[in-house]
Formats: sequence, structure tokens, C-alpha cells
Amino acid sequence: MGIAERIVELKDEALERIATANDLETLEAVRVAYLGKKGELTAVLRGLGELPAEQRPAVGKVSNEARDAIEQALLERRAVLEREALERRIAAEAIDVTLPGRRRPLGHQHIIHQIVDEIVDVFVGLGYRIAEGPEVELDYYNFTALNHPPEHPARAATDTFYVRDLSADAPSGPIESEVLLRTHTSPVQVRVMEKQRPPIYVLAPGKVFRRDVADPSHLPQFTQIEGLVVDEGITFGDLKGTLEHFVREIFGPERRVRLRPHFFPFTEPSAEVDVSCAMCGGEGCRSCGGEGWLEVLGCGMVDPNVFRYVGIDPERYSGFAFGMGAERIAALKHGIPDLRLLIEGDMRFLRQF
Ligand code: 2NL
Repeated sequence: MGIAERIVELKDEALERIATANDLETLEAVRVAYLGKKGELTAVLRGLGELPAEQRPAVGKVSNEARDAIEQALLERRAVLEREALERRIAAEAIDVTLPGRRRPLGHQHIIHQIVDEIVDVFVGLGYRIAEGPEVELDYYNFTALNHPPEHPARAATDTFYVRDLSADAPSGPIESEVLLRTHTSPVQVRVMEKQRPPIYVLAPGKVFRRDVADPSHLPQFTQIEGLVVDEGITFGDLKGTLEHFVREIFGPERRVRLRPHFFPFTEPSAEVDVSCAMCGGEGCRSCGGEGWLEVLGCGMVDPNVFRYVGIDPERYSGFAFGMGAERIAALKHGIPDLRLLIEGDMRFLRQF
């Protein structure tokens, strides 16, 4: 076989392999096999120099045509394979931008926080300031300055969480220096009265702690809201009017308020406040246990002894105070039968509010 025939044969072979190459790697291998440094066609072309001079132009033409044809075929096949590869990638990586997005569940304020905010709004509307203070308190601010005698049962280690070691042989100092978890937010108001002269109109919301076992109507930690007014000429009538306004803002304009005499160490006189039952309007029904009334808070006129502890003149000033549990208010307002539901974190319950 002459060299020209051999070149044509190699060309046809190469074109066949190019046409059937199904990926870019195979195609590149074909290129190297024929046109690479050690390629078959390259080797033949290298031998052209040894041909007799008269054969060279014709064989040179054939070999140029063969190389051009192979290069052209490689180019075209590469373009086809590259487009196919791109199309496969586009199909594999396709994102359907018309699919609906994944919804993130949106949370909301806990019902207790909502109630606290509602109550705060009522008193801010009356001109009260919000006051805060430590949850870990001194006995002095939690009990002594609030006119609790040393033997008061709330001071017992069975009722209050003390921070100190209470074992019999542990050292102990004066009772007012004991450190405890506050049992009400009154100490916040004692601190306000120490620093600020009347007129005082404050609301003290916050966590409080009592050594109770949780049951439907008790929690060892709950949210108390206390209010305190100290000014010249404050009367029990001001207290009652304030509470009626509060009850109607929170429970509705048709609700009535009833005060029953009670005792608190820090107020005199003191009262417990009932709101008329929403179900029967005071007649008595199953919902209010036949009473017609539901207890919502405690209140009274600030005891002169409390004023003396903080250096306010009880001859010049008078005041009232009240305290309530936000969990209890929420339970009454929404008909929640068990306060423990409010702290268990069951989303099926909490989502309702
Ligand atoms: C209740 C009753 C009450 C007070 C809290 C108070 C605070 C100061 C002075 C006088 Cl600084 N009194 N607070 C008064 C009466 C009742 O709370 O049942 N709380 C859950």
C-alpha cells in the first residue's frame, strides 16, 4: 500500500472513531491517537521528508486534507458532546422556581406575656411607671420593710426559697440579711419608695417564687403584678375606682367588682377583690362554683409602718397597693381550668392564644 492510501485509511478510521465517540474523554483519546505527538498520522507525516521530491506535493496535499478533515470532525463532535453535557447538567440541576416556598412556623407571645402587656397598658394609661427589681432579694425588702413580723409564716423555710444553707449548724446572721427568692414584687416598690419621694404611681410586674407544689391553682413560680400609689389625700375610694377601671378594661365593661375584708401584713384595711362571673353575672352557676363571683386580686391601704421603714411621713401621705397573679388573671379571662397548662409548653394548648 502506498503512503497516500495509508493516510486515507488512517483518516477514515479516525473519522469513524470520532463519529462514535460518546464523551469528551474518548474524543480526546482519539485526537491524541492520531494527531498527538506520538499519534499514528503524525508518525506518517514525519516520514514525508524521505519521499522522492516528485511525490511530495501530491502526498502532502492528501495528508493536509486528512489532518484538516480530522481536526474539523473533532471540532464538530466536541461541540455536539459539550452541548449534550451541558443539557444533561441543566436538566440535573434544574430548580423549579414556581414551587411554593417552605413555610417557617411563626411564633407569638406566650399568653402570660400577652396578659402582662395588657395589664401594663391599662396602668400606663393611668400614668403609672413600670418598676423592676432583683428576683433574688434580701429578707429586709421582701418581709421586714413590708411589716411582716419575724414569726410570720410566709418567712418559714417551708414557704420561701432561701439561698443560704439552712442546716441547723450552718452560721446565721440577722434575719433581715437572709437572701431569698422574692415571694412577691412588693420589694421592688419598697426600693422605689426608698429612692423616690411621692407622688408615686408604679406598677411592678415580674417573676415570684413560693414553695408550693404545682396544682390546678398554684405554681411554685408565677408572674405577679403589684401596683402602688402614694400621694397626698389618697383614699380607699381611689383604690376601688382604680380597680373597677382595671377589671372592666381587662374583663369587659359589664363586669362588677366586690371587695371582701381580708388581712395582709402590709396594708390596713385590706380586701380581696372579686369580679362578677361572666357566665351568670353574679347569680351563681357551675362556672363560678355557685358563688357568682371570682377572686382576682388582693389590695389595701398601705400600712403606716411600711411608710416609716422607707422614710415617708404617714401623717402627710397615704396610699394604696394591690397585687395579682398574671396566670390567675389569664386563667379567669380565657377559662383555663389548670394553671399548669400555662407552663408545660404544650404547643397544642399555647397556640390557641
Ligand atoms: C395578692 C395580694 C397584695 C400588696 C399586695 C403592697 C406593696 C407595698 C405596700 C403595701 Cl410596697 N402593699 N402590696 C398589697 C395588698 C395585696 O397582693 O393576692 N397577691 C398575689
